[in-house]
Amino acid sequence: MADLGAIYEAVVDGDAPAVKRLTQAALAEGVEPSRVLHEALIPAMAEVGRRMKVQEYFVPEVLISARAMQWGVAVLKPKLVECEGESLCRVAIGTVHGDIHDIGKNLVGMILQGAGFDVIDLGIDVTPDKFVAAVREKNVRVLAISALLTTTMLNLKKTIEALKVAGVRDRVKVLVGGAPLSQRFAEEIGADAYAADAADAADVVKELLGLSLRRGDAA
Ligand code: B1M
Repeated sequence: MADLGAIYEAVVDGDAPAVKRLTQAALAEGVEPSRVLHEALIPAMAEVGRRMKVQEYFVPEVLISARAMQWGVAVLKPKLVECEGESLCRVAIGTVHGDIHDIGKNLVGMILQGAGFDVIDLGIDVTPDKFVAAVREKNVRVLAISALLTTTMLNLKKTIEALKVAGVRDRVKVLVGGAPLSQRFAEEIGADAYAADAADAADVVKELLGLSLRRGDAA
């Protein structure tokens, strides 16, 4: 019997080899990859976050748990990105300037890839200039930008301003997401859309491009 509780515990304990082994066992037993993700890996990181907040865990423990989660995500990845059909459109994804959190960003990237998008990963701590360069040089139609800190979410606005200053704002749709963000914040900073989680992100990007296709401005 697949034990999602054991995967959860192994992430919280930072036991990467156990996370890998238990995730492989769960998939071999036919458990849906999205169940492992949403019922074990993501809740476990939420618990790690709670422990960080109450100072039971500090940065080293959090990093060890994050690594354990990533070993699980690596096992799921081939299943999550199984995709049919050709690439719909090119999306560049990155974590905003000043922010190094990348687990959520990587999940969003994988789900977008699985949904048929051509995803360019710009990494973490991505400066506004790098986002501008991606639009100019890589024919990117959507920028998907992640922010996990209340301090760095303000850099999303700076990124959008930089796109305007560079004269490329009209060429690209901007999707923002990450735990401290909201639909309202996205509207306030002039983003085109907000997505609450990875699955939502894929739907929102499709919607954004549907709109732009109707306007006849897509590649
Ligand atoms: Co950090 N950290 N961290 N941390 N960390 C948080 C975010 C925090 C909430 C923890 C806490 O206090 N409870 C807190 C932020 C508080 C705030 O701003 N309000 C915090 C802090 C304070 C910090 C430091 C400042 C700590 C310090 O140094 N004193 C520091 C900042 C470093 C920096 O970025 N400059 C820091 C560092 C780190 C580590 C390096 C140790 C590590 C990151 C490792 C890594 O990413 N490779 C880390 C971690 C792991 C966390 C927590 C525990 C987990 C984050 C995570 O990966 N969750 C986090 C607490 C928490 O979230 N409960 C915390 C799992 C992931 C799947 O969820 O990223 O939310 P998430 O992604 C979700 C959605 O948000 C959404 O989809 C995903 C799910 O499907 N989403 C998008 C995300 N991006 C999206 C983009 C989209 C759409 C949806 O479209 C573009």
